[in-house]
Amino acid sequence: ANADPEAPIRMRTYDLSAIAPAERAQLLRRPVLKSDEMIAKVRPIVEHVRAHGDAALLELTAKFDKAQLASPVIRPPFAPETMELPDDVRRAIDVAYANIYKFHKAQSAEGPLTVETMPGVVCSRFARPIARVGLYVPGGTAILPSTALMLGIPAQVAGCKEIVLATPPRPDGSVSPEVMYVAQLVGASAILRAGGAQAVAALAYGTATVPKVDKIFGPGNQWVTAAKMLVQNDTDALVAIDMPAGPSEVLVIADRTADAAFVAADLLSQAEHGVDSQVVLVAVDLPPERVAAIEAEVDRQARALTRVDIMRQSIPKSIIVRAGSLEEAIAFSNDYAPEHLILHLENAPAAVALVDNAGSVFVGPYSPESCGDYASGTNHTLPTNGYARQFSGVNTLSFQKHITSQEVTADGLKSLGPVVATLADCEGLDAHANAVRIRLRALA
Ligand code: HSO
Ligand code: ZN
Repeated sequence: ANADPEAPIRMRTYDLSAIAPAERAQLLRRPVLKSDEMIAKVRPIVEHVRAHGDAALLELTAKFDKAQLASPVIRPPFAPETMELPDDVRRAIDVAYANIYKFHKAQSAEGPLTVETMPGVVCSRFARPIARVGLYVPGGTAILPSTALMLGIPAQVAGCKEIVLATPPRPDGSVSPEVMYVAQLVGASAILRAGGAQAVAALAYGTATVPKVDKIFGPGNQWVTAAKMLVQNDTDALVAIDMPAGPSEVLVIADRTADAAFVAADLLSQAEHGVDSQVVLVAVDLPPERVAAIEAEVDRQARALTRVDIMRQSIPKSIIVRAGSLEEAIAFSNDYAPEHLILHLENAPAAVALVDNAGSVFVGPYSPESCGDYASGTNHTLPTNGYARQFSGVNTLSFQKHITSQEVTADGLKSLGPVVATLADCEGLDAHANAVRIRLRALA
């Protein structure tokens, strides 16, 4: 669109002390997702795959990915030549794997929870893996082995038995060696070479060769997102999804101590994801020349980056919000509920205590979002669109269910039974009351 190479690559600036509540509310909004329209568009694709299985999948993969496949699924052992990598890349993936594994393993170390609520009344809760999971790894312009790590590792740690990694194939039918290597590391039991709504449909309903899964994870374009929403609502599919997804976002809070070049680099690392990426800078009591220095860095750095054409579209949609105090800045951030929150503050660790809504927080000048995107250990599949108010990012627990259980002893029932019978009488459910009283009489 706006590709004038002379035009400055600039964000829009607002002053929180000068805007009306309605305008502030407008700044907190994301672009509207036309989910109804998209669901109508993906429905025929999903129905086609549901009705015709592998044949439909192969036909759609030939059409959209230009790949002619004999079968959509590859099973292990994966051929070594399909995952050959330069040593530095393999080592980098190994370090990322180790860190992400460590952090996600620690999340499941809680063990069963057991509480004696009354003498003889023992309640417990324990975790079990979701048996079959589908992990969607987007293809397209960028290959995303990092997403395969972020979804595959918690599935592996949780103990999921069937891990199906779905990704669109390249025109020659192959999957990138990076993604193949990660599939092998996380113990994928199948690779589905398909993308878009057709991959989601195959995972939700299964085909002759694609295992039906119980939960579908992962980011994707609007086709993938709409298909996930559609199958989630179909009781025949009986499938869950991780979370509603929208374009990726970052909100950076910066004060006078922030390094303008670091701040600009962080904003651009998000802006390069796509033309819809949401990038927000909240400037805490910054004099105009400091804001100008950050803007100049954004423009200067963007011009030197390969994805500058994407930034020419995402940066002008992005905003700088001037706040008078840290409290005002954090309040704005909590209302925005960003996917990623970066704190470039004199005392960034202290500010973390004030954060109520965010997918993941990056604390201090040496914690760029890139570290969390790839290799520090935290997950990069995070709630967007303001859903950080009520959703957590993908984590080990996302791949488990928690089952509760209870064991009541005879003495326990003598004390608890009358309480239950009274409440059952109250609700007029005498079969419930009877299930207790029949036992109390036997114990008398
Ligand atoms: N920032 C993206 C994740 C990602 N970055 C993958 C690089 N590769 C969404 O959180
Ligand atoms: Zn990223």
